[in-house]
Amino acid sequence: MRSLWHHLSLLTCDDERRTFADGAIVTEGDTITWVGAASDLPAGLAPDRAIELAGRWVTPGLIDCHTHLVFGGQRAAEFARRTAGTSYAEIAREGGGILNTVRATRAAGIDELARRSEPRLRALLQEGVTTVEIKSGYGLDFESERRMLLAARLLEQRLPVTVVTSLLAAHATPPDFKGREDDYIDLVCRDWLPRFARDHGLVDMVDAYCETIAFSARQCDRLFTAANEHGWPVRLHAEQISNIGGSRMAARHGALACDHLEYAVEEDAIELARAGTVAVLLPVAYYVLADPRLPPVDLFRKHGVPMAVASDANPGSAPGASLLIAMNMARRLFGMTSDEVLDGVTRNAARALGLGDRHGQVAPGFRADLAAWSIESPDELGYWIGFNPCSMVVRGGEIVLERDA
Ligand code: DI6
Ligand code: FE
Repeated sequence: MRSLWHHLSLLTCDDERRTFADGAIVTEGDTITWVGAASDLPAGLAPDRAIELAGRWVTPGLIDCHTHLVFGGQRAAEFARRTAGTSYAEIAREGGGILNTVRATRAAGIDELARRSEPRLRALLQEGVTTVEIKSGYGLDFESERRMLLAARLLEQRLPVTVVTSLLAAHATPPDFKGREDDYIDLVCRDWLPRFARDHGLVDMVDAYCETIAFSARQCDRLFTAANEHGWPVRLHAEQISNIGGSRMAARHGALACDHLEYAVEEDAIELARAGTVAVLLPVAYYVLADPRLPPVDLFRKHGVPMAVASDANPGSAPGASLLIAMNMARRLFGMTSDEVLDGVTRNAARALGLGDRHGQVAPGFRADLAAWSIESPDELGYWIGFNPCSMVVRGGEIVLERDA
């Protein structure tokens, strides 16, 4: 089916960052075939249908490239302790934090995990998100990690969103491996990875948490070597609360993304730029943890590290599920420009997921994933807080959501 989308203002997020005040888009099935000014539309186009957008702004469907959306329970009591002064790291060392969510997640079946996570994913969809990354990491045993990933795949069947999965088995040390982190990493490398490799399509990439309170750069290095042997791309949570060399190690592996990076230094930025690794910035976690240190956005700019912005939706450091709020915080707290943030939730976010040649741009050959907004200027994206101006979501050339805005 050939569709003409017209009477719209267009922000393409393409390589030339083109905008069109009176733009038009042509799609064939799930793919964009033509983009430009309405006055330049090819003659004799003969679309099967024409969709009139009443002057709304259209952007690529947004991409939330870092979430822990599937989990059991909640951690409101820990939030209360943290606001009263106890640190995230202290609670983690006591066996709370991530391990708290592990207990609730292990107790839930696939259906329950999907059912509890679905409203969070729907909240993102309503904000124009058409692609979302979802990590495991609250199971920490083979079957529980697998249940989380199966729940993520189930969500993809229930809602019109593309889900990219990351195996985050190296998120925390499971209680029965306390003090034997190397043995746990060995188990994941030697036993779990080959088993997940046989589970075709369940795992899209491999992630790890490289921190003083989690795994060392050496341990993550071993995991990445094993992941690469199975052909999985890798990405890393690094330099969030300390710098232990994670991002440089990840860059050596050609990681798609390094995430958080508050404690990254210039040498890290240079290595990330050289490897083409995307710096994924997570301002909601920075805000909730009241981090004392800002990620070095200036250094990423200086060395040309592509930047993305994500929600980090998780029950500990980023409760909730709003990419629009993350965008606002990236501008207000990190000083990112409106253009940087828009690239960060479209083209650069796609790149962080290894989807940069098909997702995140309104350009010929790209997937027809679009969001339409009742706004006067794209500057309003990442400006409103707690108000959502998204009024239509298009996925693969089909309208999947319409709402008043
Ligand atoms: N960094 C984060 O921000 C999340 N995981 C991670 O490695 C937080 C996970 C949690 O606290 O539950
Ligand atoms: Fe995270």
